[in-house]
Amino acid sequence: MKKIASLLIVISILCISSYAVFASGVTFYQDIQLSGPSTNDIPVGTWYLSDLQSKFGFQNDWASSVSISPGYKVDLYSDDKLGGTHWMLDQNDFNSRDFTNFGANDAVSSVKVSRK
Ligand SMILES: [Ca+2]
Repeated sequence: MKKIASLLIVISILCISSYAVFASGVTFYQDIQLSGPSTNDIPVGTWYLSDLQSKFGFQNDWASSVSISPGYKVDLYSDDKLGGTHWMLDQNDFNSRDFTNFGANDAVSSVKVSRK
C-alpha cells in the first residue's frame, strides 16, 4: 500500500512538471489583471485575427491583459496581419497585466508569439 502511495506521488509530480514544460506561450484575458474570459494557450507563431478567433477563442479589439510564459515574448498589433500600431511585451509586469498603461486596451487584432 505504501509503495502504491509513493508511486502515485511520483506520477503526480511528473504530470505537474511536464504540464509546466508544455504549457508555454501566452494567454490573453478580456479584462485587466488577468481576469475575465481568457484564450487558450497561444504557442509560438504569427497569428492573424481569423486564426486567433477560430483556434484560441481570441476576439477582435478585446484583450486587456496577457500572461507570458518565462522565456517568451509577444508582439501586439492594432490591425490584422501585423499591421497598425505595434507593441512588444517580454515579461509579466504592470504593462502585460494592464493594456490601458500603453494604449493597447481593446485594440489588439493580431499577434506574434516568439522565444526571447
Ligand atoms: Ca477588454
